[in-house]
Amino acid sequence: MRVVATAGHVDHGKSSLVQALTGTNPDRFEEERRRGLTIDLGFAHTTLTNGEGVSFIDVPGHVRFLRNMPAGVGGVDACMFVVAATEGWKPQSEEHLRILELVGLRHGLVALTKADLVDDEWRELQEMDVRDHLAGTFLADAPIVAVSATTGAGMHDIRSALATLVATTPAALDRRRPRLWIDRVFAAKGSGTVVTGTLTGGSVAADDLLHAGDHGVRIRSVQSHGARHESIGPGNRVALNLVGVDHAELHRGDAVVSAAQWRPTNRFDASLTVLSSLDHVVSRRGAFAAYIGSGEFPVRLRVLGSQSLAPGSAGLVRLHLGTALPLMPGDRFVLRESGRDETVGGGEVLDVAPVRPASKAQPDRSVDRVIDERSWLTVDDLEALTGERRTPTVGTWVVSPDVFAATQATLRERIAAADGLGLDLAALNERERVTVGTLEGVAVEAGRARPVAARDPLADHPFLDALLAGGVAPPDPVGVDKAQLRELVRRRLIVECDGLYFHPMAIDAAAHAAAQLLRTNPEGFTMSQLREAMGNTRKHAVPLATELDARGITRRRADLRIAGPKLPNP
Ligand SMILES: Nc1nc2c(ncn2[C@@H]2O[C@H](COP(=O)(O)OP(=O)(O)OP(=O)(O)O)[C@@H](O)[C@H]2O)c(=O)[nH]1
Ligand SMILES: [Mg+2]
Repeated sequence: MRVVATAGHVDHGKSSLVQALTGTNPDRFEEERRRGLTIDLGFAHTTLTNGEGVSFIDVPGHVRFLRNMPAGVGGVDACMFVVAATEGWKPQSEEHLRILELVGLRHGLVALTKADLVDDEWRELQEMDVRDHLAGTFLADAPIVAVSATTGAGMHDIRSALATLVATTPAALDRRRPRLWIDRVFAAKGSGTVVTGTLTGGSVAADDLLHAGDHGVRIRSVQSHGARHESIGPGNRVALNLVGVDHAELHRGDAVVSAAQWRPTNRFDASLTVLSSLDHVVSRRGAFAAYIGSGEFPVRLRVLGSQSLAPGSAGLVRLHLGTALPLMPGDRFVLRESGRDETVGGGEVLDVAPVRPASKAQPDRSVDRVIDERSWLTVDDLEALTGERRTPTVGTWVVSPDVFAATQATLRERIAAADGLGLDLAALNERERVTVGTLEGVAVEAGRARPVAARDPLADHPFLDALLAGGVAPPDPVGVDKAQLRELVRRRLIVECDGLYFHPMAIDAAAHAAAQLLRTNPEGFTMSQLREAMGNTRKHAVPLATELDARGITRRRADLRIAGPKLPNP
């Protein structure tokens, strides 16, 4: 299924052509039919001879309803650009073409309508004139098909041109991040709120929990052109029946997205190309509206790096929105000046959550820039901000390479400077802790990191194993060589307290027991309480308590031990 928008001057036969192609009159409202004038977007669909479905979004051509036009062309794949052979190129032919370019459309065909009302010579003249106006635009090489909705002449040609267009227009991307810009909201009898729009970015399915505007909703059912679907992919016209929101609470321009995947933003940096037809510069002065997705949003504008942008030039801007929108880099927008009611230009969203102040911002589409400006961010946040999912640098983090190298270097220094016990991981923050695991030549054992190179042959001494097994009640060093014993202590592989020897893990265990006791006895604990908690005797409990005091883990006050400055969390 492809979505094709019409475009072109008022009365040039857009709606008539859509009706001739689909059998559906896209002018939905009584007033439109009575006046023979499209006011709001219209919708119709057909199946081409090659079996491919095409949805049309029919836009109004009258300049007074121009603001409804950008809402119709956001998110579509291709356009059917209409010029009446009778009148030829007109002002909204020009303005619509500019807007199609600004929203980034790259594919389309041209229908030279009302061919029945002109002779061949005139038609050929108009065709050449249209070709001249298209030069240098994305429609420069598009087919121009003469057609009459009234007599049916050329209808076969336009159908086959559509089939070619559809076949050569790339399918909508599936990034597994669905977004539906709402273009219609209504209350369906008996089934609550229904919204319609062109689905992009990913699939949606019944029972999905999403956000519509800022309301949490559940999809009750999914339809496309009257047929029910369990789920539906990007590039389709979709109607969603929503539970959890009243139809009066939603409007055209609201988006339906998964809240976990998007970070709606009030402020974004973008490129801006100013139309060369403008007769004044663009600066922060003026009342602007940005057309984004299917909506029109008042914006404040600040030109980055200079005061103003001249007609025909391109630059960078920061836009401030009144409401937060789920945007991503690459989204296109059209900028209009509300006061003068003129199209100023348009551009591409570059940064949906700028970090730097406007005076220093240099936005571009680079994902690496986003990472550098934030140093550390989770893969989920990165995807929400840029649409790109990266392999994490470490843990769930994507880290700027410089910052990561610096973090590693600092940790290496701290580990090298730590005593023989190694660097206590409990003293590190989460980012540092995951980074320790990436350091070559560093071993993490029992919650401590130390250089592998520091592992000396004595580390395999059997007495160490015996001490470890003994815990807080270790065996005496019977039969252990006195010199080796001194060396084990000197290298801090074992700890001597009051003539007894302990494995470093036993000190940790004693510290842990003390921390536990102080949680229930904040005023302090006695030696016998400690002994009971550790399950050993005075022989070992007393020297361990002395060692805890010496390390500042506990402090002695009369017969009690109270918390010291280095007490670990229990
Ligand atoms: N003779 C003839 N008349 C046509 C043809 N196409 C459209 N018309 C007439 O032209 C008038 C305008 O047609 P629409 O289809 O409403 O034009 P439109 O471009 O949709 O107009 P807006 O939506 O208001 O911009 C109507 O009276 C149509 O009957 C055609 O191929 N031949
Ligand atoms: Mg119309």
